[in-house]
Amino acid sequence: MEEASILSSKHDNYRIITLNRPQRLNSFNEAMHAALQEALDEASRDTNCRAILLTGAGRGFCAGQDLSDRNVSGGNRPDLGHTVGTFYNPLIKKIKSLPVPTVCAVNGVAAGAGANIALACDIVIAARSANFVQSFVKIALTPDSGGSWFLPRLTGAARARGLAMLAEPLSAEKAESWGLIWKAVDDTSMMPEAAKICAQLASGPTAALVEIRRTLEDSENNTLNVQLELERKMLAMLGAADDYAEGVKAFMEKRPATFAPRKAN
Ligand code: T3D
Repeated sequence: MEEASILSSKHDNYRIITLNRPQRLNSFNEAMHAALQEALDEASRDTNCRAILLTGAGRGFCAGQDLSDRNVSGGNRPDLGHTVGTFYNPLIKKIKSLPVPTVCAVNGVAAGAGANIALACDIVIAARSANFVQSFVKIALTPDSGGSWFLPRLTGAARARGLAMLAEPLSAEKAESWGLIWKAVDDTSMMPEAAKICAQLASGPTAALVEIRRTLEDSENNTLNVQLELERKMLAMLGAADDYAEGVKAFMEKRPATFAPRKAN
C-alpha cells in the first residue's frame, strides 16, 4: 500500500502536519494537495488543536510542484492557471485564514511553491542546512503561492528581484538576516525548538494570536489612520473577552495566564 503523502499527529494541544513524499523532496501532486487541505480542515475543526506545526519528511521540506506530473511532451501544455487556481491559491488562503497560529519547521530545501508555502506560515524556523530557492524562473515561470507578494514585503524590492530572477539558493542564516524567516537553528535543535514555539502558541490566547496575524497583514494596505482605527476596534473586541481579563489577573497575581480553550468556529 502507498504511504500517506500527508501525516498528521496530535501533540497535547497542537498538531504536527508532515509533507511525506521524501523520494520527490515532498513535491506536490494532486493527492497531496487534497490530503493537506483535509489535514488543515480537520485541525481547524478540532477545538483541542490550538496551533499547527508544518514540516517535511526526509532531507527536504518541499520542492513545489511535482514536475513529473506535468506532461509537456510535443505540443502538450498544461493549464497552470487552472492548477494554481484550484490548488495553490486555495492552500495559501487557507493557511492565512486558519483559526490557529502556524509554525513552519523548514527541515531542508524549500523550492518553488514549497518556499512560499513556508513563508505563508506565521513563524518560520529553518534548519541551518536548509535553503530557500525561488526556482520558478528555471522553468520559465514567475513566483506563485504568494511569493511575488511575500518577497518584496519581507526582503525589499531589490532582494525580491534577485531571488526571483536568479533563483539562487538562500541559506537559512541569510533568510534570517534578510528578515524572510524568524530563526535559523542547528539541524538537531530545529524540531525541539519548533515544537517549543508551537506549544507556546498553543497555550496562548488563540483569538488574539489570529488577530495579530490579520492586523499586521491589513497594515500592508492601510494608512496609519485606518490602521489606528483597526487597532481600536481590535482592542474593543479583545478587551471584552475573557482571555484579556485572565491575562490581567495573571499579571497582577504574578502567575502564568491560563487562556480559555478554543471555541468552535
Ligand atoms: O504546475 C503547476 O501546477 C503550477 C504550479 C507551480 C508551483 C511550483 O512549485 S513550480 C516549481 C517547481 N519546482 C521546481 O522547479 C524545483 C525542482 N527541483 C529542484 O530544483 C531541485 O530538486 C532542488 C533545488 C529542490 C533540490 O536539489 P537537490 O540537488 O538537492 O536534489 P535533486 O537531486 O535535484 O532532487 C532529489 C530527487 O527529488 C530527484 O529524484 P531522483 O533523481 O533522486 O529520482 C529529483 O528529480 C526529485 N525532485 C526534486 N524536485 C522535484 C523532484 N521531482 C519532481 N518534481 C520536483 N519539483
